[in-house]
Parts: sequence; C-alpha cells; structure tokens
Amino acid sequence: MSFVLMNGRGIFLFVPRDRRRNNRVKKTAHISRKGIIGKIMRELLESIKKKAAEQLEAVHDSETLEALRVAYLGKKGELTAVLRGMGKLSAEERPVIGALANEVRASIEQKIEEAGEKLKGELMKQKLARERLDVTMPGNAVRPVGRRHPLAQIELEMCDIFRSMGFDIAEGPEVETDYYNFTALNTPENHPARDVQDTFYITDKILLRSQTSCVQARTMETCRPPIRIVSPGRVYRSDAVDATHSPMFHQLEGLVVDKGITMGDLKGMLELFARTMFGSDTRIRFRPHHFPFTEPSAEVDISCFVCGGKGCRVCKGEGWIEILGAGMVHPNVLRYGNIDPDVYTGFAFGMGIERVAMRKYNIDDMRLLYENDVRFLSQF
Ligand code: 2NL
Repeated sequence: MSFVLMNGRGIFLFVPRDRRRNNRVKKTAHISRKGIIGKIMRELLESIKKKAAEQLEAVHDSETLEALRVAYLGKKGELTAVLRGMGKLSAEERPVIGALANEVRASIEQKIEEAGEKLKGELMKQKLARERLDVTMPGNAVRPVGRRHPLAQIELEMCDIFRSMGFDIAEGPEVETDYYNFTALNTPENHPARDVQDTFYITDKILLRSQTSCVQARTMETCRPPIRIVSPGRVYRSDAVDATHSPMFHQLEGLVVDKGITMGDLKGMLELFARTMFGSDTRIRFRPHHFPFTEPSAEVDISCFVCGGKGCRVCKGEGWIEILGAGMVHPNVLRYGNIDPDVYTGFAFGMGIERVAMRKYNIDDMRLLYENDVRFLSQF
C-alpha cells in the first residue's frame, strides 16, 4: 500500500515495490503533483489537529505536555514539516492550506494552553489534598516538661484563696531600710530582732528584709483604707541551716485596715482560709502571744488535718498544728502609716510558706525544699 512519508525535508510518497510501474517510481519519490499534495496536506493537517487534540486531552503531567508541544510545534515538529511542503503547492492552494495550517497551529496552541491550565488546577488540587490541614483536630498532648516547685504551689494556692476573699497581692523590695522593716512596725531600737545576730545588714540603715510586713508598712503610707492586701515573698534571717531553719525563706503576710475591723473578722477570715487550705472540717484556735506590731497578738493553730485532732505522728500527738501569727494592728503601726487609730482599726497575720508546705506534704527536712533534687520534687 502506498503512503505518504513526511519528515523535516518535505513530503514523500512511498510506493511498495510491487506497485512500482516498470520500476520508474523509486522506493520513495518526492511528490511533485501539486493537486494531490494539496489534498494530502489538508488531510494531514486535519489528522494532526485531531491527534493533537486527543493526546493533549489525555495529558496528566507537565513533562508529557512539553514533549507534545515540541512534537507538534517545535522546529522538527509535525506541523513545521507540513509547512515546509507549502512551496510545492499551487498559487491557488497555498493561501487556503496556509490558512488551514494557521488554524491548526492556533488550535493546537490553544489546546496546549488549556491542557496547561487544567494541569495547573490538578496540581493545585493534589497539593491541597496532600497538605490538607484539619484545624479542628485536637492538638498533640503537651509533653510533661515539669511542674511548679512545692513552695510555689503552696504560695499560689494561698494567694488564690486570699484573692477569692477580696485581697490584693502586694510586693516590695527584698533590700529594705531599717525604717520599714522595724521602726514603722513598732519594733523599738533595742529589740533583739534588730540585732546583727538575727538580721543581715548591708549598712547601718539598709538590710535584707526579715519579714514581708515592710510591704504592708509601705502600703499604709501610700494607700488609704479600706486596705486588704497579702504580701508573699522572700525574707532573710541570720540563722544556721538545719532541718527547720534557713537564712532565706518565704512568708505570706496579710493586712486589713478599715473602720470597725475586729478580732471577730480576723478569726472568721482565718477560719475560712484554714478550711479552704486544709479541709472543710479544719478548726482553728488562738493562743495569746506577743508581737511588737500587733496588740492583742496570738499564735494560731489548726486542728491536725491528718488525725483531725486525736493526735498522730504529724501533729506529734498534740492534735493541733501551729501555722501562723496574727493580731490587731498596733495603734503605733497605724500612726506610722498616717492612719488615725481612733477612726480605723485593722488586723494582720503572717505565716511561713515553708512551714505550711512541710506540714501539708509531711516533709521533715526543710533543706529538701532548696536542693532541687528531682527525685524529691517530682513527688509534688
Ligand atoms: C509570724 C508573725 C505576724 C504580722 C505578722 C503585721 C504587719 C503589719 C502590721 C501588723 Cl504592717 N502586723 N504582720 C502580724 C502578726 C503576726 O507574723 O510569726 N509569722 C510567721
């Protein structure tokens, strides 16, 4: 069967040996009969257009698309090969075939464009599917990276309780003057607490605070009643380290000043604190005591939260655990704060955070709280 061969050099008619007349036609002959060429070219162009459309329709990746572009429109492409044969056309046929060739080229270009767009859309769809992110998914569980130090836990717990009762949290400097640490708190010049044996002095007048009540003395100076504050923080005393002493420890002190504040308010407030902190059946008791800054003063015990008062190892058979000091603010302390003791009264209290933590967690050696041994800390 004869067929047309087309390559970069032109269009050729291939005639099989048995059909060659007297061997006058070579195996392939350059086609020269112009009418036939026009028809063949038209058919070729149509078939190129159809084949290109089919192949471009089926494209699913950009490499294949580029290969097809080269195969049809490239320098050595099928369409270019056809156009090379234009010279063999008659003057009438040339513009007609030329227009057809242009139309086929435009059609293929458009199909390539469309296939490119379709591919882009598909790639984007695939990318979106691949990178799909479900923002409603629950987050990864947080690795346990640590926990609060038992002292910080107790301090926070206490602050929460007092905040719930309407107290503000107040803080102040750890390096203080003897005025706020002693004088304004009605501690006389000759009081043993002022001794260098007990307090760390930086100069005659500057020291490391030995109690957080300096914060309260400062608050009374700057704020007018009603005052309701608690002041947690570090304090320093010149003590040798042992199971129950440390030169640095933590206190939380409280102060309430208003008209008509009584010892009944103090007792009610402390009872509510003790019940919230140590359990709802906790009772409190006041034992008379002396502090320079309060009058009357008391030491306050809570009923043992382990045995409930019967006596056990934790309360050393007492049934009661000493937890804080408290009293009605001394009139001199109010005067130092420019508050008239004939108009206002107040109560104050103070407790050691270490002491509460040791009682609550049954820790028998205070040093454990400062050594930062994770085997110890991870128990809380
Ligand atoms: C204790 C004793 C106490 C206070 C602290 C205080 C503060 C002002 C006025 C009056 Cl500004 N008092 N603080 C009062 C009584 C006792 O603590 O041994 N704490 C562990």
